[in-house]
Amino acid sequence: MGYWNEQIETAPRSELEALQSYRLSRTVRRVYENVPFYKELFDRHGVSPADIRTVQDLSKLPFTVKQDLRDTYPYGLFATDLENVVRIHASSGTTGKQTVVGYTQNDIDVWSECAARALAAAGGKAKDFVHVSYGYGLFTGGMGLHYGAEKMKATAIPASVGNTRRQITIMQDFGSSILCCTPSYALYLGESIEEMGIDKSTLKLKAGIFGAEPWTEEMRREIEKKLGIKAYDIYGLSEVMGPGVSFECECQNGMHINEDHFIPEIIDPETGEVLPDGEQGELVFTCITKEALPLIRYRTKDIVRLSKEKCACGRTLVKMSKVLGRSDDMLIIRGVNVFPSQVESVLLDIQGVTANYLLIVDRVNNLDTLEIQVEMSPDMPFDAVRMIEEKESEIKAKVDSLLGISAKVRIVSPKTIARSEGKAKRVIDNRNSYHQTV
Ligand code: DLL
Repeated sequence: MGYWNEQIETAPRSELEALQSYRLSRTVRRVYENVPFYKELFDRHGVSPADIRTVQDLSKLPFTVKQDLRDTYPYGLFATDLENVVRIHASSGTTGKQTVVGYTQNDIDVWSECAARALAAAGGKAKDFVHVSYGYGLFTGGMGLHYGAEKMKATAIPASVGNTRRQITIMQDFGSSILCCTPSYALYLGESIEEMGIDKSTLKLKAGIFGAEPWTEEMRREIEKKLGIKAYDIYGLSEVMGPGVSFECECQNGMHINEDHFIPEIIDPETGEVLPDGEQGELVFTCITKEALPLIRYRTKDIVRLSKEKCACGRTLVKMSKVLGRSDDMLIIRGVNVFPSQVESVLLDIQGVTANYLLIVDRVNNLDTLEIQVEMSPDMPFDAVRMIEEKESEIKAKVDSLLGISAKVRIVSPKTIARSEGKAKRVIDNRNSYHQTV
């Protein structure tokens, strides 16, 4: 199906690598000269920009991690004057502090192009109505797909999240033809359409672009059946750009990485050693065109496999598998990234409860749910039902406002949560195959 940028998407590997090498060496020099963090980091590892001439030199460079963004919060890794930054987004961090990412106008243009490639690969054309039900705001999902739709001169419908009935009415009345949201919400929309007694064939929907959380092939089939569409995966992370770092083509068996902008590597998450093509490991990205925040060898913590095998769609861009798991404890609940330690820091701030807690994640009617169980302090009057209810509401409100996620909170009696002899077990994830497997 449609390429957005045929020349790049089908470029011979040698040409692509030459372009990557040129862009890589230029970026490495720029960050070394403009960002004290990188100068210090490269000096410490005994590597200089002159050592980086081709993509083969990439492994000489040190890695960067999310903690580096936190340590230099908010703008310490930006490689350009703040005057040139036209947009910022943010994503969650383990301490409750967000990590901030920035974009110059050129970065936004590149991002829009990457999102347009994803839309085109899903059959998107200028005549389409692109219904964007990812969140608009600091999260990159909404605006990322929105700008991609406008770039291809399609009509963007910024429906954003929530109010499912209204979303469905918008689909009916405005003629939405491509739906963009998390896969779990897509399924929920499908069920709601059935419940409302709407015949799906009266809708104009033909395709969906779903990502921001892991999903399975079974889920794809269910979404396709319920909504009567083709469902495509899209991957990205805010630190690297947002949605559109990679996207699925009509073959629906892996996501093509926009390699002219991001060089992927797979490493052993324990040793940091680069693994050969086809092996499963942690995905690492180097941004080679970003101006505001060009991260070098950024460890995503996502476990995937890469394949350079020829794709039947004609694209030569390397393909990554679905995300097979994470190498850290990050949970993705309704598309929101949640670290158990974030919940813990909320609980530690609340009088009357202890730090013994358990997060129970589940999927009910295809929507993720989070229940937080926390033990009350032994000195809290056990029969003070009203007081307990008030505390539960207080915790719920704090979690809601800090993490942007609605949780059920249950305060339980002291010593009822099982203690572990080793690492505390903080999470029970009942979403079976959908949950983090690593
Ligand atoms: O989730 C960007 C995005 C928005 C991607 C909309 C796709 C669609 P963050 O909030 O920074 O950015 O979260 C990034 O989400 O490291 C993965 O663990 C996970 N993730 C993103 N896309 C997928 C996907 C956005 N298609 C983190 N499948 C990443 C599985 C995904 N996991």
